Amino acid sequence: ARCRMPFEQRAEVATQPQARRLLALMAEKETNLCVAADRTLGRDVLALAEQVGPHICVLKVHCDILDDFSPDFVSRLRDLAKRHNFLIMEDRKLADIGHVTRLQATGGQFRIADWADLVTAHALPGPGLLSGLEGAHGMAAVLVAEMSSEGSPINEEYSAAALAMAETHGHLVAGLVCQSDLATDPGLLQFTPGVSFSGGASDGLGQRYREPGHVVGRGGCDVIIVGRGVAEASDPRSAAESYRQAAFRAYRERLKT
Ligand code: BMP
Repeated sequence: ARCRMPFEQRAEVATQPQARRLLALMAEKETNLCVAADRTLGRDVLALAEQVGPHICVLKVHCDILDDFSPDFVSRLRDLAKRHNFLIMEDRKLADIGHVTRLQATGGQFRIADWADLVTAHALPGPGLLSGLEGAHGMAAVLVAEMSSEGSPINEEYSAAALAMAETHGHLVAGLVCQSDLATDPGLLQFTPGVSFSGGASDGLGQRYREPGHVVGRGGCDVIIVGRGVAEASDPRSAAESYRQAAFRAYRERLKT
């Protein structure tokens, strides 16, 4: 049922504010593409965001891989997010006790909660981690329930526990990072990485790829996460447009099933 409900309808039933915002944006902008801007210089991330901005619903960053992270970088990124209407997800994969999670989310040199709309976290520490994010400037968590990488020790029981944690903390959790169709709540978004037009390929470091149409059509994925498929394309703008079209077409097809 969740898979056959249009994003605009899901935006209305979702209770988490960032999930509502994102679902509405996806319906309006007609995109369920998240680009992972895994570049190591701020200006290169900003250049990519400028190119792909019109085609994406979320830009995902790893602030700790930047050689030159600065408050100026985040203020420019926020300007681009506003201009092109996308959300910013910091893929920090928080995984500590609530107390340390709070310090990591609100302090340090990155001050993630000051600029990110969404932050990823592992379910591993349990719900205390989410309590640590309570009051973090409205930033929502996205829980990693499954990983795309080869040999991950995550099993079905762990994924079910991560889902349960998301469901019982609906006011703080906007969705899951997953590979299969776990959620039944239409208000939860499923983000799927390991997506490339060269499905079946690997990157020599454990990453496994599947095609956009496959993950959205049969995997229950709402938002595809594409990194190198866009960032390392000779023309990132048109690569983003191709991924957007493939993923959105698969979403529209799925509504009819
Ligand atoms: P790429 O498309 O270049 O393989 O990048 C995938 C992105 O998704 C990376 O930013 C990585 O951190 C993230 N990711 C992943 O690949 N697998 C997961 O299970 C979870 C992730 O966050």
